[in-house]
Amino acid sequence: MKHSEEKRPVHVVWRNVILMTLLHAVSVYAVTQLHKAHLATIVWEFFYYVMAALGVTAGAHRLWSHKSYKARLPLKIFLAVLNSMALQNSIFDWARDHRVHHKFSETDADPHNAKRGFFFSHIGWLLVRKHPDVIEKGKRLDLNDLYNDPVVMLQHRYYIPSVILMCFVLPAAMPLLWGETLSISYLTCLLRYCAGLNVTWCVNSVAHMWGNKPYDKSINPAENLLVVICAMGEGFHNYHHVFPHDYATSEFGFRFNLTTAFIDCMFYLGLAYDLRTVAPETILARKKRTGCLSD
Ligand code: ST9
Ligand code: ZN
Ligand code: ZN
Repeated sequence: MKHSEEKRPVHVVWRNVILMTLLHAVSVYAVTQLHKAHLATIVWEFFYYVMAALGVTAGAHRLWSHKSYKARLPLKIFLAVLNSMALQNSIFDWARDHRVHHKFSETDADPHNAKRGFFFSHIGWLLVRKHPDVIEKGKRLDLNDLYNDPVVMLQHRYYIPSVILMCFVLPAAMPLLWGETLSISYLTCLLRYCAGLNVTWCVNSVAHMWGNKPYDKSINPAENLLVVICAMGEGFHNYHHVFPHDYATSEFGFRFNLTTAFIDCMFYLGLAYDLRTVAPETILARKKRTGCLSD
């Protein structure tokens, strides 16, 4: 992978470096203490991981960034609450950065430009000030749908109290009910948060570097099965960058795609509607024209 021509000095945000280092150090320690945890605590944190992930995948990503389906108010509120469990910035900030990522992929205006290397696209972009192009080009995006969505704006406004409660207090308090110690409760909570972050970041790093490119061989995003599984269907990244408005993020429906299965369930319950897909003949034509098996 070619690194970009970026020669501008980076402005390190030491507060983030210290917090992320502490989080990762505590998470490594938490792994060594896992054998002391009740099985119920591990099951609970795993369940919480999946719920928080849906707040990002089905919520911030497929609903609010890409408008790939529509959701009724109760589902929107549910997804916004799940999103606060994940602490990945408010839905508004997440969706704005993600739209810039798609529109200016792998340029200086891409917040996690993978041409600046694995470390930058994985975590480094959260440890330094943004490239001015990200902010300048981001300000030109049409974000009216986000501004006009009361659920998005409410979550943005009360983001800090909502994440304190949903990401750190509730998940760590629940295991105390079945006799877990406070220290193990807290360690497993932080480990779950750290794992969720790293899996999400793998979409920006791993899935922008390694995998097949059946839909467009000229771009870096790739289909990566490991990321597909860990990120609940978000690793079909070559397909996703070619057809970002498909609610399923792949041509395989809900296969290997827990997020798509979740949206399908919401559709059958009447809570999700106007699910956007791509016609199979369009996909096939694109594969023949630009995919890795095209000539
Ligand atoms: C995290 C996010 O981890 C992860 C996102 C990953 C995305 C993945 C994509 C793949 C999709 C698939 C999903 C898979 C999910 C799987 C789940 C499995 C579990 N446009 O930001 P500032 C403005 S977060 C326009 O401070 P700095 C902004 O409004 C982790 N404008 O920039 C502000 O204006 P004003 C936890 C923009 O100072 C001004 O610019 N969170 C844009 O350079 C300054 O904004 C953290 O670690 C834009 N795009 O600081 C916090 N962006 O002043 C990290 C900004 O008027 N963030 N503006 O309000 C920070 O600390 C800082 O943002 C910074 C940059 C240090 C990184
Ligand atoms: Zn991408
Ligand atoms: Zn996307």
